[in-house]
Amino acid sequence: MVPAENATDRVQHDSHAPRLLYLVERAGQHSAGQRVSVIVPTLNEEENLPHVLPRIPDWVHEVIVVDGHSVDDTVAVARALLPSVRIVTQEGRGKGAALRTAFRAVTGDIIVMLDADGSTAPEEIPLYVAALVAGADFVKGSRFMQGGGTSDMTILRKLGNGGFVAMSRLLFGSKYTDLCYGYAAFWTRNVPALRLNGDGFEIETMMNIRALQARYKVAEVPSFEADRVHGVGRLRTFPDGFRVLRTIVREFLHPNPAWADRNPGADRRRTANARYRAKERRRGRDRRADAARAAAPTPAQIEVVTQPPPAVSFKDARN
Ligand SMILES: Nc1nc2c(ncn2[C@@H]2O[C@H](COP(=O)(O)OP(=O)(O)OP(=O)(O)O)[C@@H](O)[C@H]2O)c(=O)[nH]1
Ligand SMILES: [Mg+2]
Repeated sequence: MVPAENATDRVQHDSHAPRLLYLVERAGQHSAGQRVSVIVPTLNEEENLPHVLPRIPDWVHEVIVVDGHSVDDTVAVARALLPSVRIVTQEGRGKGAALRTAFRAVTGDIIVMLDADGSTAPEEIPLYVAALVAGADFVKGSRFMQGGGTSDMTILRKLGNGGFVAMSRLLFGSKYTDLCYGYAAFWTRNVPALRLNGDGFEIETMMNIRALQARYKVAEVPSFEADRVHGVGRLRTFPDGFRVLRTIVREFLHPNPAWADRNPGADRRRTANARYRAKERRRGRDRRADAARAAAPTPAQIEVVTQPPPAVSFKDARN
């Protein structure tokens, strides 16, 4: 790992992190005694790890590389770059499955997750940790708030992400400015309550929405996402975009029942519905009652039905 002063210099010169970040690092109050575990998911990232692991501040408690059965030398490179690194082999397939494996292996109080392809700057870690220590339950990076940015997203991905952000605002009342981004930090003790079950890239969306549902104090911090240094990304815009969309819809239709009481949106919806039904009942306009009334025969119809048939004379029948 690099000495803290060098890391600080890089913050000023190489990354787009704001001046606040520099001040946080200089202050030396990185984690207020909390142990920080950094999780880095890797899938064939041997060429990119040298751009990531050495930049992680040396005051972190542990660095966990959770590997998705890479076929290159990712694991050996990680060990060479950072002898203290903990290597965990993921269960299942996909980034979501990898992160969930790593969450179980964590021994620190705070988890920071970032990517291994060089697009997320480890120099921003203090900013995430500072927000947690200052009182947030969950901290997510945002590329679209003042001070953040990206050079890694195509127009199509920006549009997709923007649409998903809008959905999170409409459906869950969030004030998010970003949704599908892999840089986040949270308290280890809060992870079980999120009951994460996503396997792929939808995991970030799931975490961000469930943090809202759990009524966590969520803070966004500005973050800059650079281009991946080497190789091509694993994310496929349409299939993975569809997984994100499905996750949003599912979270809306089937929120965790344990959170129903803690979800003001659900409360409001439930109360508004109950009030509407009560009003309808009071005014005798309950739709089911109206329908039953409409289907019942009127007194006039009953009279017609019960009238005796007209008498037919023998002469008429013969004609
Ligand atoms: N362990 C593990 N890591 C993965 C898996 N898929 C992706 N990753 C890692 O997750 C991080 C983000 O994946 P990327 O492929 O860069 O996805 P992305 O940043 O959305 O896509 P690009 O912008 O194209 O780079 C990288 O560090 C990958 O190595 C996986 O199945 N298992
Ligand atoms: Mg990437």
